[in-house]
This record gives sequence, C-alpha cells and structure tokens, in this order.
Amino acid sequence: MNNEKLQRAAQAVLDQNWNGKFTKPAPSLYPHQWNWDAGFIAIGNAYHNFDRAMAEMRHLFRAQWNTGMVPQIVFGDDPQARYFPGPDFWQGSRSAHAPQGVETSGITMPPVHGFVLWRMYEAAADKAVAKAFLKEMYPKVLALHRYLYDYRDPEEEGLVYIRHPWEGGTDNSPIWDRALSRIVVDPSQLPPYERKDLQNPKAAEHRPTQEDYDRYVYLVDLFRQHDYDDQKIYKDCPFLIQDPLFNGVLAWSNEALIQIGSLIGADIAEPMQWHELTVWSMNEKLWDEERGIYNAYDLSAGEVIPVHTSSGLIPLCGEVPTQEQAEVMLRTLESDDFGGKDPNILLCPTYSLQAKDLNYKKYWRGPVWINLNWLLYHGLVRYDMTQMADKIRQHSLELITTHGFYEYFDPRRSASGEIGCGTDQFSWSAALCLDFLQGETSG
Ligand code: 9WN
Repeated sequence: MNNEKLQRAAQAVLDQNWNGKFTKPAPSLYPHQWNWDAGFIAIGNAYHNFDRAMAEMRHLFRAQWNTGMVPQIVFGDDPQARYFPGPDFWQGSRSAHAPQGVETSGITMPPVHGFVLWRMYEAAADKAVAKAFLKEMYPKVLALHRYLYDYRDPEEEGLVYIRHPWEGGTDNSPIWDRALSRIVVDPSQLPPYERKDLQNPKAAEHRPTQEDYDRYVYLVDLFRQHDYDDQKIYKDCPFLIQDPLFNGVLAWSNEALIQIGSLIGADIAEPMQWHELTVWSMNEKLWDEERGIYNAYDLSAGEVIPVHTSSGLIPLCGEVPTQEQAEVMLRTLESDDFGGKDPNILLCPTYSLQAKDLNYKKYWRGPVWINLNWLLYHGLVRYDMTQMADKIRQHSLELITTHGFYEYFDPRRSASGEIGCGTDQFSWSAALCLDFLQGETSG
C-alpha cells in the first residue's frame, strides 16, 4: 500500500469511530472515550480534522474532576454500548469531586495531554487557532499535573503512583504481577460482575485472565467503598506503584507545559519545578545501571520491581536519561531482550523476549503496541538515535500495512496464526500512523 492510500485508510478509521462527540477507541470493544486514547487520537486528527482534535480534548477535559484528576473513561450516552465496568459499577457520583452531568470512571491514566497539545500545535495549519486552544487548555492540564503531585506523590519525591493496573494503561503488564499476587481475593466476596470483553473467539486467550479481572474489580470496589477519597484510598490500597512509563510520560508533558506556558506567556514556575524533581528522582530511584533500563517501585511493599518490559525504556521520551544513559538503553533495546538486531523481530515487543512467561499474543505481555512504539520513536529521536528511531517507525508502518489497524501485534515475522490481535479498526493505531507518515527522523 502506498503512503497516500495508507493515509486515507487511517483517516477512514478515525472518521468511522467518531460518534459526533468523541472518537471511540474501537467500533465495538471500546464504546466510550478513553483518556490516553483521546490524546493519541487528537494527534492524528490534528493532521486530518483539527476541529475534531480540539473537540476530542474538550470532551475529555469537561469530565475533569474538581481535584484536577482526568478520568480513565468518560462514558458516552449510547444505550447499546457494551462494556464492563460501566457507570453503574463505578458509581463515580459517590465522590463530591466528580463532575456534574457526565459519568466517568474513578481512576486516571498516563498524562499524555501536555505533549499531545504541543504536537497538535506543531501540526496545526492555523497557528492562531492552535495558540488560542493552548491558552484554553493550559490551566486544565496544569490542574491535572497539580493533582498528580499533590495526591499521588505522598513522599514529595516527584514520582507519581498509580493505584490500579488500568491507570498504567498497560493492564496486565508483568510489572504488576507480584503486587497483584499479594491481593488475595475471595471471588464470592466480590460484587457480581460480567465481563463484556470476551466476544471475539480469541479474546480469552489474548486478553487478561479471570484472576486479573477479579483483582481489577476488587480494587474498583475498594475505591467505591472509600467514595474515591484519595487520602483514604492511599492508606488502604494494596496496589501503589511508581511506573516508569507513567512517570516518563509525565516528564515529557511537564516539558511540554513549559514550552506551552512560554509561548502563551503563562507562569511556568510549577512545571519547571516538577520537571526537575521528577527527572532527578527517576534517575535516583528507578534507574537500573546494570540492566540499562528504568525500574518500577512498589510503594506498598517498599521494594523495587525490576522491569523487563519496554515500559522501562519509555522515559527516553521525556528526556529523563542523560545521553550516556540513553546509549546504554539503546543497547538494551538492541539486546536479545527486545530483539533490536534480530531480523525476525518487529519492534518493539512489550516484554523481554527472554522471559519464561513471554506470550507473543497476550495483550501487554509480549505484543507490539503502536502507542508505545510512537513514544519510543520520539524518545530515540531526541537523542539523535535516528537509525533505531527509523526502524521503529518502519516496523510500525509495516505491521499496519500488512495486517491492518489492529490493537496489538505478534512481534515475530515468522509467527503463525494471527499477527494482528485484539480489535481491528483501532483508533490510536490509525492516529499514530498518520503522525508516523509525517516522516520526521530527527528532532
Ligand atoms: C481498560 C482503550 C483501552 C486502552 C488501554 C488498554 C485497554 C481497557 C480494557 O483499552 O484497556 O482501560 O478494557 O482492556 O489496555 O491501554 O486505553 O483502548
């Protein structure tokens, strides 16, 4: 498929998933608006339909809680929408901080919005419109970051914790395994629930397990019982993790807030302080020199979680490592863990290829995801690692061109069975394909 055709196909996915108010991540599996999806989608639409990109972000931020938190899901009003957990299960209105007139979940997601806005600005044909939009959005994104530093950084280290795997966006990542295994769930004590994500015949094999879901539900139930009060949840929640992907993305968005604030003449003192502290602490606490990657940290257990997933490479995008550290990370990417030099591997697998429990087709436990590739690509570009950056971009486009706009992909060229997994017509695969097609190779 030539680039023009690919571009039109990507635009058609975004058009088809647009419901007049927001873009669904996929036609039926994900019928509502998701937080970081909305950000990636807005980047794609910035090239295709700028008004819609702005509408996407406005729709998401209209659901911002008055603590500043931006929810993981903003529920749409389609009565046919099949998704669990829906608004009845979340019961967001138990919190006095929840927004009025819109239903949302009670957790957040990786804070991509700062760099999404900056990328939209870079892509905009009409800079005056884009600048006015930045002015409108800046205080909202600032409030989100303030929430993260005020409520999710109890030790004031500049490292933000997540309290649910869904907040990390990488739902069943092996990073969470140990922490989740400590949560002993008696299924008979859980509120009754029915999964809606197992319609596709392969879904049970590829998506999270029943044990995973029981724990996801256990945590949501705990948050409900605490009426989504952040302090109370912090005291009782058995899952509090400082994730290198979440904090790496935060670092990039802090930087973007500094750029945006400078452009619109706003006070940038806060994002500057946040940025400095987050970068310093990530290097002090999460950097693993020996393995050349950033670890996660389990705040509940007080222990480092050695990360063998690509999440530990994402801090490149926020320019967290020094050039020297970044070179060590490049070697990690090239090693047998991630297959950067292996002709059979399409980059970048989400889990070490050496891990005993690697599963090439299971969600966040091996497959390639286009959004993580996009973050890695931009990280590598920042360190002038153009060759590897290009390889990631080419592999992403190859996967999409050969198999379609899937949610995730088996990384092996030699694989049998499905290569494209999960849902087809996945919005962020299309949106970020549009950005990749810009063909930028150096920053
Ligand atoms: C739970 C929408 C979302 C993505 C996540 C991805 C998946 C949801 C689910 O879909 O998670 O949030 O039901 O599996 O893991 O990253 O935002 O595309």
